[in-house]
Amino acid sequence: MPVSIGKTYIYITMPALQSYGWNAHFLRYFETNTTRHLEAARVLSIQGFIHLLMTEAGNIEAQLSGALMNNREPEDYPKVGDWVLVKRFDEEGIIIDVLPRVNALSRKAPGTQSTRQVLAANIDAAFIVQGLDRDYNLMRLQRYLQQIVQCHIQPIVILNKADLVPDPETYRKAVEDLGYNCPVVLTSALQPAEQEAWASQYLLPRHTYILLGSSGVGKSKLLNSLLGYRLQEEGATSAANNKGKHTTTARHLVMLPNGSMIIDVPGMREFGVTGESGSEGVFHPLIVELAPQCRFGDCTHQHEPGCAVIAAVRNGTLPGPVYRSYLKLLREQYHFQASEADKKRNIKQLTKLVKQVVKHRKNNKY
Ligand SMILES: Nc1nc2c(ncn2[C@@H]2O[C@H](COP(=O)(O)OP(=O)(O)OP(=O)(O)O)[C@@H](O)[C@H]2O)c(=O)[nH]1
Ligand SMILES: [Mg+2]
Ligand SMILES: [Zn+2]
Repeated sequence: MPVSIGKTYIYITMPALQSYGWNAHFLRYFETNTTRHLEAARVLSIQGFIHLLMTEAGNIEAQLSGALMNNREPEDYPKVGDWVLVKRFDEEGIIIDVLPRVNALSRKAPGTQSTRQVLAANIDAAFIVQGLDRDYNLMRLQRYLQQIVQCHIQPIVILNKADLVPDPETYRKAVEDLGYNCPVVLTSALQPAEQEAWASQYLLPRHTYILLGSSGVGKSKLLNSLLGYRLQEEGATSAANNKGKHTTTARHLVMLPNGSMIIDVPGMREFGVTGESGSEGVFHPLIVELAPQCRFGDCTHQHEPGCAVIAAVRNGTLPGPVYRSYLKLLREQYHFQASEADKKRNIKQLTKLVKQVVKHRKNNKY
């Protein structure tokens, strides 16, 4: 609870927030703001302008301050999982600032050339859920893996609907053979008892997880099964095509009985790579290991002589499908970054032009 000394609030302990993942990283930034009478809170869900927040004293609803909206790019607005500073008026609040993120899960926004969309923030691990019916797709899986790792988040693959195929283990083996060294869980959300095994291994108290995947793969069913009750609506998959039709419509962060938190996300048709800054191009454990042996330090492993990665594809140590998806993702990432750079250049030129017009108008007094 906050203790007031004069006009300064000192937060000795904040047990409720700590159970939501509050830690020294956020405290460090928060302490510089204690004189502003602001409270720390975590964003649990966003519906239009309304942000549902968890504060030390319970849930409140809050809106963004005008300054925050005007001075930030939309990708820096608070997202589910963010820690924010809020000015409280009884049961409502105004969000004044967003505390620096530990990480942010982003993707290329669907259908556009170069817009980055932040899906959620401060995530410990992301579950990539694929259904073993029609949804299973190794290229798409690798696109998720790349982007998640580049956002500095641990990926875990969940192959769901194991009850719908005759030999589910072959699917798990195919994923493991890609060599990404990430856990692969094979399950059926229809069997709640099965969820306990992987949940006790991967879901830790005070840690935040996110469920990603196409619509209808069973994300909400898995979450409800972990919760032991029906919180999220589950869709009816149409028998004709086994595809879901967007049952979950907003992102929500919920606390599980063991104290871990999961964000359920509406199904995504596209999950494009962006190549986050500070990340090392496209990633695969074997490529990372081989790269130092390439003749050129900046080898892109596409055509260069003396490339250890190309040699590994030739001698069969690096699977061909992994290399082909590497090339595909590298190009996708390059296109995103080139078009993002173009956009920035255009904005810069536009700003310069506007300034010139303003100056011209001032000089000519019209
Ligand atoms: N046979 C089978 N059906 C499943 C399994 N998991 C989920 N389903 C069914 O698949 C349908 C879609 O499940 P949801 O949990 O709503 O899927 P979702 O991923 O949350 O979908 P969106 O919210 O649209 O993104 C529901 O009818 C579930 O009952 C499973 O393991 N086996
Ligand atoms: Mg859902
Ligand atoms: Zn190379």
